[in-house]
Amino acid sequence: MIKLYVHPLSGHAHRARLFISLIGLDADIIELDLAKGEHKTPAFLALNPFGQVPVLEDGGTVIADSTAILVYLAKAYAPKGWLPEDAAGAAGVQRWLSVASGEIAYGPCAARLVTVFGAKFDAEEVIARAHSILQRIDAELAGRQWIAADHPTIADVALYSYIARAPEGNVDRFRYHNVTAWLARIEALAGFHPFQKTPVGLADVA
Ligand SMILES: N[C@@H](CCC(=O)N[C@@H](CS)C(=O)NCC(=O)O)C(=O)O
Repeated sequence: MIKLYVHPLSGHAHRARLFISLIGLDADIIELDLAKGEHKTPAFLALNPFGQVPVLEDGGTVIADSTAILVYLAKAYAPKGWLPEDAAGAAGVQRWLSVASGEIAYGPCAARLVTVFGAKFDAEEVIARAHSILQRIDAELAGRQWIAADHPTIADVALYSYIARAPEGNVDRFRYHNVTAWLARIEALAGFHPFQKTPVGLADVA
């Protein structure tokens, strides 16, 4: 059976877990205790020398990195459409996978790391970065339902987790109405799997 190594409060791990659930794949979800350093053991470092979750193991195939896992699962197991095969369609999805690994990681993800895990980032700076990318995504979603196509793709899955839980990092995302509607569309998909909430940051008013 496929194994997915996660931490329940990791948005990177949640992306992979959410997609597994959306495509109805059977998987063994293995929670690592990051506080105890279970992601830095020799056995785990052999799977991912970066010592990070998520990691997917499918027989002899090991895939580290959340967006790489989404690509693998889309190609290996998902119904067509989650990762378009035509050149422009695939690039359109990659454009947003890059945002998930870039602006989202350094914005809303980093802001949440400050409040949930006590990371030593400049809160004001990372919150400002979060607003800047949320504004762009809100504008992008004006008049469209999904971020990269006229149907859901792995780009929507990759962006979801840290945007949904951005308030935990004191990022008021509620002013971005297109984003709010898009989050609700993802949450309404069959097989949706929620990202565990923590009590920190702004109250979840959505
Ligand atoms: N680019 C990686 C980032 C993964 C990542 O940052 N994972 C965090 C949890 S959210 C982690 O395992 N951090 C522990 C560490 O770096 O020591 C991905 O997309 O999967």
